[in-house]
Amino acid sequence: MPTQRPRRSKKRNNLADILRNIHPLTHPLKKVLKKLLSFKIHKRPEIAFIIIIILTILIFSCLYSNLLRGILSGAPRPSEEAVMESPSPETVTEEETGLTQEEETTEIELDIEKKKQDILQTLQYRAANGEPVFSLLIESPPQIDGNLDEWMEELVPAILETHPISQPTYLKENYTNPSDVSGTFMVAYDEERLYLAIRVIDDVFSQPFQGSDLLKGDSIIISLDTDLQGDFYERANNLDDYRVGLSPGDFSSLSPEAYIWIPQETRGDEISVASSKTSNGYIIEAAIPWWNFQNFEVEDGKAIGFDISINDKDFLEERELAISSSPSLDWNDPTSFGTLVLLDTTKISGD
Ligand SMILES: [Ca+2]
Ligand SMILES: [Ca+2]
Ligand SMILES: [Ca+2]
Ligand SMILES: [Ca+2]
Repeated sequence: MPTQRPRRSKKRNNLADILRNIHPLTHPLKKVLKKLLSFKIHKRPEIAFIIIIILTILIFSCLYSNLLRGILSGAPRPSEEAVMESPSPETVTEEETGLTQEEETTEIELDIEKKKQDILQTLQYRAANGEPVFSLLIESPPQIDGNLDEWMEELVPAILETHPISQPTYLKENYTNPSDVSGTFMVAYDEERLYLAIRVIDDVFSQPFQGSDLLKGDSIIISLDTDLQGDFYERANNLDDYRVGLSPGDFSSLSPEAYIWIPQETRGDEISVASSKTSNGYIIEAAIPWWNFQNFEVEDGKAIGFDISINDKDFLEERELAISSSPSLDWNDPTSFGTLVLLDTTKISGD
């Protein structure tokens, strides 16, 4: 036993030296440490554990109160400095533009609307043939499969509008009401193709025809004057005018197909067509390559003569009537077509 005493007293002396050198501000800590040293810790480990916890809390409290003083005195914490140096993108957007997300969306819509109006002022078009329809440039093409989900969500650079097909134009005396036949369409484009999504409401589906006869059954006819400004007053179809038929098929043995009558009769094999049956009619989705139209160049702000008509056959042997997007459509007169304008919403003036 006597051999242990000098070692213990030496240890205590060293600790006492350390305590003497501790800053006077930490005086209360000295007391705690002294108590600790006089206490037989090795016999009460649980007490030692509690003391260590208390000390840890005290040390962190000191550190935190220093941070708090710093904050109150206006000095930024290191993390705050980092945030100030590299603000988040949202902060930049809002700080730079002074606009919220919603306000920015409205701003974009207003810009698009202004661009539409600016384009219309430079164009010749016939307002009497219906409001011009804008076809928006899309980044990725829709899948031509008869399902229009992507038109509602993924295609949008801006919201794609839905336009009515509702004007009885051919054998209109047979027209009764919108549940007999009516429809809506959406249209979009890219450098390669014109894309169409058409929803038809039709009480009785009947399409036993194909090829050049497809227009005698339930089907769609697209009319285009691809050089509207060039022959604005030309009342007869010529080489820049097109009549394209789209058949949904019959949902059993006949497949969806396209056929071209004007300017030259030919099967529309380069046109992609898909259809699906709905509870009250059918859907047609189609992609028409621009290269079908001779000398046609895709251009932001370009206007073409345009109509979509729906042929309806219910109980008679052939189509009973047609309704159109243009109010007074005559397929043989391009000056009766409505107007379609190509619009690139990524190019807004002022950008
Ligand atoms: Ca689709
Ligand atoms: Ca019908
Ligand atoms: Ca023409
Ligand atoms: Ca029908």
